[in-house]
Amino acid sequence: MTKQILSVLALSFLLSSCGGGESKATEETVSEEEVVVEELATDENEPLTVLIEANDQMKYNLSRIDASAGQEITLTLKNVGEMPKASMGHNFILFQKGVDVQAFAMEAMNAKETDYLPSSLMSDVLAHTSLLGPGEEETILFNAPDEAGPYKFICSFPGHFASMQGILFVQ
Ligand SMILES: [Cu+2]
Repeated sequence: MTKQILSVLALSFLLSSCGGGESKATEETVSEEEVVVEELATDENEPLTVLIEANDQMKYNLSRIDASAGQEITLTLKNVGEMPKASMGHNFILFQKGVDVQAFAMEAMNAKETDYLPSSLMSDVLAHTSLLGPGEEETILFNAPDEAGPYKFICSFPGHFASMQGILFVQ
């Protein structure tokens, strides 16, 4: 008895999926996809604007940025905290692919006089802001690398690297 009912249900499903309405829906879906692809292609040539906020809880408000190869990026880092710069300053440092960011963060702790940017390791850096105090913001312009892949970014203020990091995905 149960088996019979299932067979009928299966048959009616097959019939309905062969109906004219179904193929019309498929056509509509395809044309929507074409529009989306076109929009993405246009966006790749336009500059990308990114706003990152850094706070007193040692957090960025985003941990992922997506860009296309070579895309022009206008990035603003804003320190939305209230604590003094000397105890809660923030920066944004974007690295070349494959850099040991933990080693960089360790070296940065000894570079207070250069706002935690160790001069011996600056060849690891693709782009960076300066160290910002409460309420300060800075905008930097750079191009996404031409090579696809993940590129890490961190705040190099002592002790912040573990909770203030993210990835720029280039494709
Ligand atoms: Cu920080």
